[in-house]
Amino acid sequence: METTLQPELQGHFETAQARIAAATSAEELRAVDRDYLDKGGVVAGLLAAIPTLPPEQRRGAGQGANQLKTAVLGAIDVRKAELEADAIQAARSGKGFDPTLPGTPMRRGSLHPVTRVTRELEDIFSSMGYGILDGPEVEIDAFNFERLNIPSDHPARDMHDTFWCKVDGAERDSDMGLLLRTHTSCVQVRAMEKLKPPFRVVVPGRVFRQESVDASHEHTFHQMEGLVVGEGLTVGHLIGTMKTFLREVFQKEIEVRLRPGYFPFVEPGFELDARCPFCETVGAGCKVCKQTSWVELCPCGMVHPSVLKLSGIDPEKYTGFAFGLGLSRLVMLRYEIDDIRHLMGGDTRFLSQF
Ligand code: FA5
Repeated sequence: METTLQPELQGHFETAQARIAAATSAEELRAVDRDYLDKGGVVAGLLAAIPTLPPEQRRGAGQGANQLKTAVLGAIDVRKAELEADAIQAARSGKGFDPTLPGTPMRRGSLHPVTRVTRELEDIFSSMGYGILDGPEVEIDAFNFERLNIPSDHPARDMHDTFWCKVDGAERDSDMGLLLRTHTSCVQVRAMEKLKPPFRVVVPGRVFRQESVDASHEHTFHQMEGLVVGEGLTVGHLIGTMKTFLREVFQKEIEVRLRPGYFPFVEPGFELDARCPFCETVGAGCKVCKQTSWVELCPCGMVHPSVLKLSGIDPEKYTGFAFGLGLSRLVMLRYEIDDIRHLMGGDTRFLSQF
């Protein structure tokens, strides 16, 4: 251990340090503590001698004694921690057990940032009168595609590079129509099957795509679907809802823009983008928005009449709007995470920050 001790105290410290390094028990360390730091110990002796020194030496002598005290205490603490770690190691490997030593410290867990934001959004949407729905991650082709106006020959299928499930007896994986859902929109169909209009629901969940992974694309990520069906709903209701929930999430106005977007199950369809908060801090070269200053956040639109009809809802009477929030991207914005791969990477150094 390095010290800045006055030269005349170095000898005391070296002697103490040799005893400390050789100590193999807490009792031996306590003995060093007693000999150096207790009443009648070396440090107390140095302090007691101060009044006998010439006045100009007293201050320095007091500082020296305190430095020696700190150095000996520090060395004792370090050795104590080493002995405790050795004992824990020995106990784990079954060699000996010292009941006087502290137990293995428990590490406190915390909620995953995706769980945190999901719960927060659920609270926001619940307060707006939405129900929370769930759906299976292994889905049938009919719900993931067909009933959303995406038949098997539709080019929109290329937008979702699908993980098909292997089913015994099928020639190709896709033949049995079982897949890992590529979006939460499939739960729109389940909702329309299950609920009678008017209704409003959100569906948080994990989705899967065969993506080339980069800072903003994962193969496994989270979305939150929203679906509202009722009489007289318009694009105005959709935009109002989007603005309200973003304000609630960020506790301030977030600049957004709507672009036309194509999704076979909505008409008209939009892409809602949020202003990238990273560019301000990162400057040029921002990886999240790829220097566009906008983050693609939430495609949305009015439910296509054919989709309502396929689920037995009269499109003459009812209209609806839907949105597919990129939940993982929202988590990144919320916690200023610059790489989506941290979210599912399972690195506890990252997760323990939340
Ligand atoms: C859809 O998945 C549509 N189901 C969304 C929708 C719902 C449209 C309702 C209209 C009405 P898209 O493929 O664009 O659309 O994905 C939606 C959002 O998920 C994207 O805006 C983006 O934020 C996020 N996302 C898409 N791919 C990835 C990925 N590989 N990694 C992380 N997030 C992704």
